[in-house]
Amino acid sequence: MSVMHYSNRLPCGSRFLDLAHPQVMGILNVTPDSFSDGGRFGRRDAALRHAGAMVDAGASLIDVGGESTRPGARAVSPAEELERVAPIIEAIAAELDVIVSVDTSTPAVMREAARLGVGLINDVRSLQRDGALAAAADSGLPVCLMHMRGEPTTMQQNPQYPDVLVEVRDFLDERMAVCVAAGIALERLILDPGFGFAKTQEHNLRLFKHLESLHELGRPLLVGVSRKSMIGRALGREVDERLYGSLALAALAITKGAHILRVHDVPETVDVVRMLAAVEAAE
Ligand code: 8Y4
Repeated sequence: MSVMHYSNRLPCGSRFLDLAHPQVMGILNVTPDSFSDGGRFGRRDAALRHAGAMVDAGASLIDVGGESTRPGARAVSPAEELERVAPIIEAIAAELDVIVSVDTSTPAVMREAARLGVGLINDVRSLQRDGALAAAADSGLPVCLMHMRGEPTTMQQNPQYPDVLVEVRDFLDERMAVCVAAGIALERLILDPGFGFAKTQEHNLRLFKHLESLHELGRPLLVGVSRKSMIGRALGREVDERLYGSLALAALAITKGAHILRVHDVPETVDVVRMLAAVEAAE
């Protein structure tokens, strides 16, 4: 019997995401520190060019985010966040053949992004902000729920769990139930263990080793480890030296059944996906 309890074609607005094969989500940060040169339109064009390159390289999703989750990052008002992401979402939706994902926890941004044509809501706070459940429910879009405890600014201050696997599983299970109660069908949910969010190095490594256990929740899995500190810590590498570590984890995540990889380095990751598919296609 098949262990796949979900449809392998996830409706994402006007497009479908094929979950029968691993998919690559390219990261597009639109915080002021990224694409900073060239003023407003220069920034939009640079972001669109980068998104276009990721699509040409094989990304089927582009994750557009305007709020930095970096520890110590300044809080951003909904208006400011919208001002950052809306022009970029609009441009990508108009110009590129790709599913746009919006990385936001802000209900007003979810609503406007849905109007502008995004196909997926990616919320690192799993719709816990006031009004987020209703905004996501009304959008009709799929939602990625991610495990995190606390807020990005404080989450790394001594996170402790009796068992991180149980913690993540229970958290996601509860958020799934809350979503269903709010009118978001189970079939619209994607799950993510939230690597690097409120976790020690040991938590991250154990979670990765046992990634398969999250398939018990019965929904597709998204994994985001690209260039993260867990690679830096394991290898003793700075952020610009983490490509090979990221690719090793990409291959391992796919082997463990991950459906979507959220990455910075799209061409390199797509080669990993294709190489594994070539082996998989053999007799
Ligand atoms: C270097 C590279 C240092 C990356 C830090 C980072 C995830 C996510 C982020 C994730 C989902 C990040 C928005 C953090 N991570 N969304 N977002 N899953 N669904 N840090 O793992 O990339 S931002």
